[in-house]
Amino acid sequence: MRVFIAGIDGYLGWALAQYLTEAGHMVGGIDSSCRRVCVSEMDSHSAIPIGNMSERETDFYTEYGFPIFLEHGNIIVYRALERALQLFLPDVIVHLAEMPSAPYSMISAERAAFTHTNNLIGTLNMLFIMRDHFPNVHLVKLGTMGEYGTPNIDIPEGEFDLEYRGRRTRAIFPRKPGSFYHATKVHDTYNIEMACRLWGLRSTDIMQGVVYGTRIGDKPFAPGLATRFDFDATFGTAINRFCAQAIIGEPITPYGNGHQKRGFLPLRDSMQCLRLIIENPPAAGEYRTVNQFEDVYDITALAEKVQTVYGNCEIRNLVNPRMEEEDHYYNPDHQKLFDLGYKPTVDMITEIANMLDDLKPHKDRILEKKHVLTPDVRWDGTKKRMEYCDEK
Ligand code: USQ
Repeated sequence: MRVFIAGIDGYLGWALAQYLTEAGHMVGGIDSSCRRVCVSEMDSHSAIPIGNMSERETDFYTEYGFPIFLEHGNIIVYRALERALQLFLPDVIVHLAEMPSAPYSMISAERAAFTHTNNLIGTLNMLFIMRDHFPNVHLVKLGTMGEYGTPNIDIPEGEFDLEYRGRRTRAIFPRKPGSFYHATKVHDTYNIEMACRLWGLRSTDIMQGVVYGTRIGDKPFAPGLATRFDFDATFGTAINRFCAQAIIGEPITPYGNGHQKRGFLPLRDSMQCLRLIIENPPAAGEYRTVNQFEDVYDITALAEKVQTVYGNCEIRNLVNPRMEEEDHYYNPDHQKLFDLGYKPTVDMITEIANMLDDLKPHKDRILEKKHVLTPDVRWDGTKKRMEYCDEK
């Protein structure tokens, strides 16, 4: 298939470009460098060094022996996206081109507005261009498990049967996002569902959990082709940050009491799931939701896994900069991907060991940016570095 990846230069995008190429698909994409710009705005960088987009293009050619279609452009500019899609002529569009950080969206009104503008307009442009030029193409859109929040009941995969005053209907399960970033994904959900209903488009909206890891197979990426790895408090995510902290001898930091629960999956499984979704499209007019994660974990249990694998490191809880439940029920369904053939590939301990191996050579790059490990974006609007719980 011809797979167009919007957001091809990001953590998932660049990994997916290679995973799908190796699976025999023809891949191309567009990226505005949003992630690179936002991470450097936070005074951070990828722990694993990565080339710029043209270096990536060259290294891709060296590895695979044919060029990759890489467009530097912003999908919030309608003509830029339309032009790239018309040049590439995709069978499938994977839309990853959104600002992905909850803390970034909570910094200020300006950053929240940027997150909304970037995420919502990009998706709207995508939907209108598909309506007018590519009505049969399958849109694979990255949402988030964070759309649902942590309700005190089971979470279905997207829709559920609702009964009210004796009448029944099928409805989108209530959303309760916890940041302005997560809220953009909720708005996208309604826009995409409506576009499928009104215009007959087909889409898979992926409610993905937290992804961790440095690999898409058993071995590290080929030279020059590694995907980025963020560890700072704004763009780094839980297990990735814990590994980076362990490597430089900093305490691993569950927030608050550390008993928040989330769905997690390794990068290579995220790739496997995306491939299964791409190769098994929904029918015309169908809006399909999948919950994409391997299993649910407690944050402290994850910190302990990193501690077990690394050995000599401390776990020290930080005061939670976020407003989120720390003791809660959490039981989301995640059957649809297993029905499509998803087989979790590695156990978490093996994957954490791989990550630590891949990160160790770059210890100096993490040390250089040690100051960005501690969060200072608080959900209450104050901006002060968080203290450890035992210092309070
Ligand atoms: N957490 C810690 N310590 C840390 C970092 C995070 O305890 O050092 C906790 C957070 O408080 C939160 C949980 O770990 O309860 C997950 O936080 P995260 O930063 O790993 O992930 P999150 O902000 O939820 O966002 C990430 C991605 C986002 C994606 C989402 C999936 O950045 O793009 O949508 O994971 S989910 O979490 O399922 O909504």
